[in-house]
Amino acid sequence: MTGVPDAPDHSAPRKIIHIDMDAFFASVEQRDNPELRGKPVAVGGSSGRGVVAAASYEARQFGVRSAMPSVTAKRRCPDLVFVRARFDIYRAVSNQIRAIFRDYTELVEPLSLDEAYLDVTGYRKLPTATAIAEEIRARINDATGLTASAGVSYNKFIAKIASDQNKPDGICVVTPRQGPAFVAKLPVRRFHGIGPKTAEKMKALGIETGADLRAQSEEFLEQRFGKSARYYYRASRGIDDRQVKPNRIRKSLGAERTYGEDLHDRDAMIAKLAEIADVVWERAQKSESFGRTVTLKLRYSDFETPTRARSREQPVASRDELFAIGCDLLDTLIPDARGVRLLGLTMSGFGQADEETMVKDVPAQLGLEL
Ligand code: DCP
Ligand code: CA
Ligand code: CA
Repeated sequence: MTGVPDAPDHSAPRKIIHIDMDAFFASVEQRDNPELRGKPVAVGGSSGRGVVAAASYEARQFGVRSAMPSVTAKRRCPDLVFVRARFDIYRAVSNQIRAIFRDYTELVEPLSLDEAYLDVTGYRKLPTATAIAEEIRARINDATGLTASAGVSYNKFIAKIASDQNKPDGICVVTPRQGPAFVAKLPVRRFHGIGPKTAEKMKALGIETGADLRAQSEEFLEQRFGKSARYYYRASRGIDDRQVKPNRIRKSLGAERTYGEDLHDRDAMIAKLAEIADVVWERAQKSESFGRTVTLKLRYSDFETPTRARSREQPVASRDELFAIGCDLLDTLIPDARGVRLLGLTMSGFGQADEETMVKDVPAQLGLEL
């Protein structure tokens, strides 16, 4: 009405949503194989040293949990069905849900394949963050056939705990007014960053809940917990000012190795290149960054250091493809009378060029409820 554009208002309450998929890997497997539905399913290796990556809700009733040795899981649940992880499929689902998130805000901070924080303070087409979260959950279900749970609150700390509160297929809204009481009731081990060890230490001090934590002075906490004290002090009061930070798109990702003795024959170089490809691919998987360009770097014994690059239409899809391109590029630089003292592989060319711009501050929306 006034025609004055909204300015970012950093004192206005924020609207933060945390979305987390339910029993993610296991649910994907049950979706894609109807025979697994309704059954206790573990994703992971069933062999001697395997561990459970994900357990279906049916399996959890038997006490099967993520990171549990598969042997233990089988003992707890003899009918447990093990299936292999299919990361390509999980990544594809992850991309689908992230695309949905970006329809609501640029301020999306993924924490892993199946979860993200969203700051939806500036979104105007729906009246509340709760309505946004419900719409997102419905769209995820339409697009993927899977369920997600949501936490809606005024900061990251509470939104993340809230998304766990009514799992699976649930939503939990914690308003600024409710925040302190919500935190007071929580066992401290539910606080992000308080692991079993710290929880034990707190228990020995008589601190079991958010309320117990809040009753301590900052000095007391500092003496016992050092640098974490300030976080505990603030979190126990429901305060957390951390911003939702969209992950910066990385420009390149690689690894290189220098060898104590110069390499002379091709087989030896190929073997070394295979090791480097393993490292680069593992890093790519960890950061979910798959580039379209592969660059090989090589240093001859006289320190001349040429590079050779090749780009494709699509991002490199596998470790073997990365390695194969590396080998092709190597063959453009050898044989050579000089020995080779360093080899390196780099991937670059991630995402679309227009994605690589920085996200601006989104204006705050005043006066609307969570
Ligand atoms: N994961 C893994 N190893 C772990 C924990 C998790 O490989 N130690 C994988 C498998 C999970 C996915 O990450 O499906 C997501 O992890 P979550 O902690 O979010 O657990 P889930 O989605 O399986 O279950 P929940 O419904 O409790 O979120
Ligand atoms: Ca999950
Ligand atoms: Ca998760």
